[in-house]
Amino acid sequence: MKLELQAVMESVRAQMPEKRWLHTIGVRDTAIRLARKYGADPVQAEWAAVLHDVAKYWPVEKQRQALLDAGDTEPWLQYEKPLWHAPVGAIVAEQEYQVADELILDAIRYHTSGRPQMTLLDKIVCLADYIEPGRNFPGVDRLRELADVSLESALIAGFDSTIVQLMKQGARIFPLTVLARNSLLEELDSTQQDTKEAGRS
Ligand code: DGI
Ligand code: FE
Ligand code: FE
Repeated sequence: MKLELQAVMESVRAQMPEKRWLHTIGVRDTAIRLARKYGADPVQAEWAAVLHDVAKYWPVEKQRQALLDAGDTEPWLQYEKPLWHAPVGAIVAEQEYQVADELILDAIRYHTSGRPQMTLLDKIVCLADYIEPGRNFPGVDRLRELADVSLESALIAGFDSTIVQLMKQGARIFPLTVLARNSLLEELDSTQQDTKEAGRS
């Protein structure tokens, strides 16, 4: 039988410190708001948001094992551990919480890294994770303003800030993040091209 969201929320909450739960609620509220604004399904947004960080506090060895068991083809394990909780969250959502909707599972799986051709739901969950009310990093208010105008522009600015941060630390950049950013830039370019052409005719 499909689990009720309320039961899932209680179970997720029990697996994390209160601070992370408050973050999760912030992501949920923000994702629902963005879904309404941009025409995605608020119910899918809510499920993805509630589960997005479910594996964040799992011991890394358990995360590694879950990825190995699932046979995920992305090279997560060759990159830094803070990335792993995202695909592990998708595995947990499917296996422990009976989420079968691939849109929801993908939005969880790619919420940290992004990916090329992100779905509307991917974009909403990833951006909500950056701008939920509890977040406080340099530039977050600009991201919040951009989020009211363009999901793509806001996400590009979000990935820019992550990439700059990683570069300052001398850390590696996960390839999907670079591909996600390129793909969003291409989407913006083609929208601008369409607008120009519409203006000419
Ligand atoms: O789980 P949250 O804290 O809510 O946020 P998140 O899922 O965006 O995870 C952020 C962490 O992931 C942060 O420690 C930076 C790290 N990260 C994100 N993209 C990359 C990355 N680390 C590496 N090495 N490469 C990336 O491309
Ligand atoms: Fe996360
Ligand atoms: Fe998060």
